[in-house]
Amino acid sequence: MRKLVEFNVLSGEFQENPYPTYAKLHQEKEILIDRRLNAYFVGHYDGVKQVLNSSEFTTAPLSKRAEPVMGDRVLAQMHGEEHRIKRRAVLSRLTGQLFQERYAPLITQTTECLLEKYISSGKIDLIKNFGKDYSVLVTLQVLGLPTDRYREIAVWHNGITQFITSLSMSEEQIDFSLDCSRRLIEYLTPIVDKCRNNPDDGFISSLCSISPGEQQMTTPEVVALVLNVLLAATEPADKTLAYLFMHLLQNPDQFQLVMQDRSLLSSAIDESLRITSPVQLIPRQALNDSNVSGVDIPGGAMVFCMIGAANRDPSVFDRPGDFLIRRRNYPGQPPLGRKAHHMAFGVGMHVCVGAAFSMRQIELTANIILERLSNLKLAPNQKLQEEGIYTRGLSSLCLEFDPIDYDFMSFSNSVN
Ligand code: 2IO
Repeated sequence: MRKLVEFNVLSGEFQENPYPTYAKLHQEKEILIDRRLNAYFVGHYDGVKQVLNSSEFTTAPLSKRAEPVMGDRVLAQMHGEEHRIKRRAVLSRLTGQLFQERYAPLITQTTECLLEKYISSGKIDLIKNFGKDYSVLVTLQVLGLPTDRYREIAVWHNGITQFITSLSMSEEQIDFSLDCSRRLIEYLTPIVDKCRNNPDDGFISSLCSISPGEQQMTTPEVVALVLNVLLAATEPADKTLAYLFMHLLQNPDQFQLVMQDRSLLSSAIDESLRITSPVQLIPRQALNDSNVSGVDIPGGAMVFCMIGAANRDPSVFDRPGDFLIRRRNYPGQPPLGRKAHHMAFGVGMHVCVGAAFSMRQIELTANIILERLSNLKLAPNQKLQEEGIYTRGLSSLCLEFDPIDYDFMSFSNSVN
């Protein structure tokens, strides 16, 4: 049995640091309600799992949160045959084989190219100097889109994401987001048309070729699907990467484990996703009057699944605030907690379609960073700040490492 407790999701205190609120809701067995928004906030693992696995809680909020800026419905709004076919079409472009053959070289090249400028300085801000460009550039290349206008696209992406993830917006902000959406849709539309009329072997052409209904999708439908992938792949990527390095560098013993056995890197990414989930909230709407862990929820109410809280539920994960990459597998020791996976990618029928792909992407990039930047450390005296309550990430992460002198390298190469 849980009790319902008043909550202000927009309070500065919560925005600054949501983790004490999460700890309290676990300890006191609470479900939160923000009456200003008529929204319930469920943060315990079993409650979130129940909501996301139940057809009693729909993705209807996305028709207001996402559709106005996406131009049409996203995958999470679909069900049945249409959902199955479109989801499969996206998934078929994100396979391990395509990753190895096509995307890995692009990701490697992008990562190395972005690092290059900083190699000789011994310093890099993993968000501001690297992650922001990295996340957009990789996504554009995976989608087979040109990269020449990536800076504008990054701005449009931000405007659109603001709309989807804000819990309160001014008129000006709304106008800005809608403007970003118009521009990005205008940019993508002729590209989608071209892929339909002159198909190549890329992502967009393959989306154009499927027939989820009787016939192929309309251009706005494809554009919305492309936007869906563009946003979902870009927004969490730099956040995930920076959090991973933050945790590794703050926990030298765990860092050492990874350096000794690189196959542990994917467990480190999972642990980082658990402890600092880049998507902290998933919105749903109660279809009928229902009940979650003893709390009545009226039909029509908004229900936010607090992913970031559920992933720190002490009834599932022992020592939930500790970054322990072998928590489910310490040789000779019982696992730390129930045999349960984190829910950073969601669960249920709308579980992230890019989960496996993004794990590979982050693993590849993190491996290159670990190879290229030796003696990696957090820059001293930086106050680590996080922003966002829907998607959340570090505003900056300054790293230091041993600089490499390029003149010396080219000299030694020319001698050989
Ligand atoms: C794009 C918050 C970027 C998704 C969204 C309208 C649908 C869906 C998510 C994640 C991350 C985004 N929702 N991915 O929470 O595709």
